[in-house]
Formats: sequence, structure tokens, C-alpha cells
Amino acid sequence: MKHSINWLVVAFAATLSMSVYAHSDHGHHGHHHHHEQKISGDASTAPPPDGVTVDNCWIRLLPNRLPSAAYFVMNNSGHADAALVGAEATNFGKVMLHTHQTINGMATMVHADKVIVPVGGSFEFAPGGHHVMLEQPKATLNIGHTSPITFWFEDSSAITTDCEIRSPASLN
Ligand SMILES: [Cu+2]
Repeated sequence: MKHSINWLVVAFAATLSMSVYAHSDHGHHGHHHHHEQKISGDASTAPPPDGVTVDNCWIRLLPNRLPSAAYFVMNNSGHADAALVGAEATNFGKVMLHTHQTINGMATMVHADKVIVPVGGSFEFAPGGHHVMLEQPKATLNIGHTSPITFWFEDSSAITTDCEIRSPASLN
């Protein structure tokens, strides 16, 4: 009996990881080295988003090529809601908008397809919630230095912000 119970656990875990994977892969374009998000165009020529600023951006840098995460507050003083659909970073090979979700009682990270920054309001990416997941570092990053992140919006506008690199123990 113990054997069959173990199989149940394995099957359950497999189902979970598949559903998480399916969710996180939504909108992805396969495993190109490009970004798995609805990013289009060249950030250096893209227009800036109307009235959107990114404030207090920082990166919690983890050692040993573990995924790092970026946090910030996005403010929208423009004329319409802003729809953030992706991010990219020159110093990381893989960048994704993530949030935390509890699926069948298990806290997990899932890809966030779109984040609305309401007009006249703001949206905070913070530890425990939304974050920009930064994987596959391409350079040696040093605490106290900055690293740029480009944020892409649904209307193909983009904004690039320097984010301060902080230690793994940082909470804000
Ligand atoms: Cu994540």
C-alpha cells in the first residue's frame, strides 16, 4: 500500500507542476533566448509610457546564479491605465513578471501576463508579491551598484530604470 500512496503523491505533484508550468508558460514563445513576454521593438527607440514613472527600483541579488528579483513602485500620472506586459534587463538572460499564487494550498510563483497600473494610482512590486524575476546573470553584479531594467507596456511604449543592487537579506 505504501507504494501506491507514493505514486499518488507523485501524480499529484506532477499535476501541480504541470498546471503551474502551463500557467507560467502562457503567452510565451517557446524557449528562444528572447523574452517570454509580449515585448516588441527596440527599447532605445520605443516611446515612453504616458505619465508612468518607476520609483525606488532595487534588486535583491542572490548568490550562485540563483534567481534574483526586482522590486519597485510604478506610478501612473498619465491619462489612461497603463498595462505592463513585460520586462527585460541587459544583465540577465531571462526576465519575467512574476507574482505569487497559492495553488492547492501550495505557495508558488506564476507568470503575470499583464499588470495594470491604474491612472492616477500606482502599483507596487514588493517582496512576497509581484516581482521581476531575473535569471541567467550575464555579468558579475556588485551590491551597491545599479543595473538597468526596461519595462514594456501593451501600447509598445517602454521605460528603462536603473535599479540598485542590494544584498540577499534586504527586505526593502
Ligand atoms: Cu519569481
